[in-house]
Amino acid sequence: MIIIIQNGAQLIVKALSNQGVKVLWTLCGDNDLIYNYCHDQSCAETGIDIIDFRHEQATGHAAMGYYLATGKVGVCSVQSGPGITDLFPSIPIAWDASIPIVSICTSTPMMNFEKLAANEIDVVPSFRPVTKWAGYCYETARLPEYVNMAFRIASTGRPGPVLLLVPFDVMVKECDDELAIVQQAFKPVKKLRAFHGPYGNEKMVTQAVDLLLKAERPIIMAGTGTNFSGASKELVEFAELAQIPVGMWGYGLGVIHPDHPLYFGLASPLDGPGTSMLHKADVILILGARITEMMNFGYMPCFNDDAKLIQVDIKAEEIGRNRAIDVPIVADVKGALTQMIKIAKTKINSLRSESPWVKNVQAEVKKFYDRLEKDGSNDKVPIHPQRLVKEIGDFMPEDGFIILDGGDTTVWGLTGLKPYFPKSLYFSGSFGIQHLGGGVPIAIATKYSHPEKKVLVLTGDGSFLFNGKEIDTARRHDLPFVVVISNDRLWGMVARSQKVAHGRKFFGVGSSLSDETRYDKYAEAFNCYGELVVDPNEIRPALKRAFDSGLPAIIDVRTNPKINTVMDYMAKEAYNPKTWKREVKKKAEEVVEVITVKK
Ligand SMILES: Cc1ncc(C[n+]2csc(CCOP(=O)(O)OP(=O)(O)O)c2C)c(N)n1
Ligand SMILES: [Mg+2]
Repeated sequence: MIIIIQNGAQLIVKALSNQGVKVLWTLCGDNDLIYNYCHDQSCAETGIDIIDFRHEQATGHAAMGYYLATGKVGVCSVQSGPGITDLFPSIPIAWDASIPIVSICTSTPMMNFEKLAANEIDVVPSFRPVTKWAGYCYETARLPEYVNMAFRIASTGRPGPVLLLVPFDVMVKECDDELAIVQQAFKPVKKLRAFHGPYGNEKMVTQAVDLLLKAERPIIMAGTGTNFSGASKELVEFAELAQIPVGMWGYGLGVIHPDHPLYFGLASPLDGPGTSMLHKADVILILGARITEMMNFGYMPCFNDDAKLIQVDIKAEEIGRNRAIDVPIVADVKGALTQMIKIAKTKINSLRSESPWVKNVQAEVKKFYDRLEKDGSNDKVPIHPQRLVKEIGDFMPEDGFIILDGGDTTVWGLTGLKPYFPKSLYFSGSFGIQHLGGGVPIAIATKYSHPEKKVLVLTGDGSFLFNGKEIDTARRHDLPFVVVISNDRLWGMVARSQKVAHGRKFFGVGSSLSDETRYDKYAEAFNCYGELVVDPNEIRPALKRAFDSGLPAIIDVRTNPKINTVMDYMAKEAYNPKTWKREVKKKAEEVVEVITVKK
């Protein structure tokens, strides 16, 4: 009998390959032993690409971006101690956004634990609150089993990040891979974890359908779970059957085409049809979205206090958080929608016609896009941010990808850009934790996954420099995309909120950036393409030149620092002690009033 001896790193790569991993988002250190086997056919038959970054934080963002772009678990790897503490900033966003990522990192050798060994930092306690699992594998022969466990935990139920630490001695130790414990871990991946979520309770689903069909002003809020469960087709089918407008939330963007007559845009009171219509709905079907502060914890001006709520979520604990739910359904969104379609078909005898409510929604959607068109045609210098957004929207093809990053820049992009398909428009956060700086690494993973498509990052100037240096990574790995910086020379959302909340003289205190900074020249320093744009009519030609350059490119667009978004007005409320009292209705009226003033 041939006994093959393999070290821990080989077993890790073999297990990753068995899980279907094709790329490692990484920065080197004592994890480099893993790299050696990524192209070794005995470990990874088709090979695993190594995309190496300039800061560990970016590896986590890229792993997130890879999931968004492909639906496959992203894998990052960084070295022990400081490598992992540098990785940390990206992990809570994946946690908040329910994005499965597996981080396989090294640690001090076990035999040196607690001896002040080089790079010894006990990272597990700080990762535990923001991961589904974080811990060590102490035994070389069990590494494949632990890799499988990491994928199983990250990708099933409500997805999220996992941190697997491999002590250096466990990684270099050799073991006989004919051992049963090793062999058992290499079953086909379909047998190692579940790929389908559960259906909902039949009684609850029937109740939900009855409620929705009887409603006068129903709305569907299609959240992250709708997108991640791949339920776009079922969603549209059910919405058409029952004639219910569909609003989107979080990473639910793109689950319904913007030209569809039931398209509602963002299901948020931020701006758009949501501002005037969402709180008028009498029955709301929440699909895979958590009820967060961004929804005003489930009350006005998001949902009417008298509205009936149906919540579908894969995680039972989520249902009923912050607001009582009339019909709770624990299920995978795709599964629940499949059931709803079946039940609705038994109850609807003839095609339902468009209700006055649907017509009302359509009129509001049109009104909103007419307003955007008007703001977007503004010719003034400095450039109106809405003009920039409109130029991007008009330039990008429907099959392109846009990633948003920044404060007000993200708000402009979310309200003004149309998502044409699931995961075509996403951002560095999920309506929960809005972490600045993920844009460029997410774009790297997107371009890697869709090399033939146009990828664009629209970012604030402040946010860009968190990870802007990763254009070096994009250049080295020949992954060209265009970064458009809305350069208002400010940490704008903060600066403008300071003015709205506290008065003109506080505008930009501690939140100003330099007029002299030239991001186009920064691009050139990395051997990439750069342009400065001050004239709105130059945006479109600059975009064309940037994409045609075939290089990672930065367009530094000088935008007007004085234009507020609704978020700047809402920030005022955060300082208003009244809002901390339990006067939900009163607060709602104030917020609605602020939005009216803005218009
Ligand atoms: C990592 C991180 N640091 C700080 C903040 C707080 N913050 C929210 S918006 C914002 C300003 C962003 O400025 P910029 O990227 O230039 O976008 P703009 O608002 O100017 O469009 C800041 C600092 C945050 N959300 N995330
Ligand atoms: Mg800015």
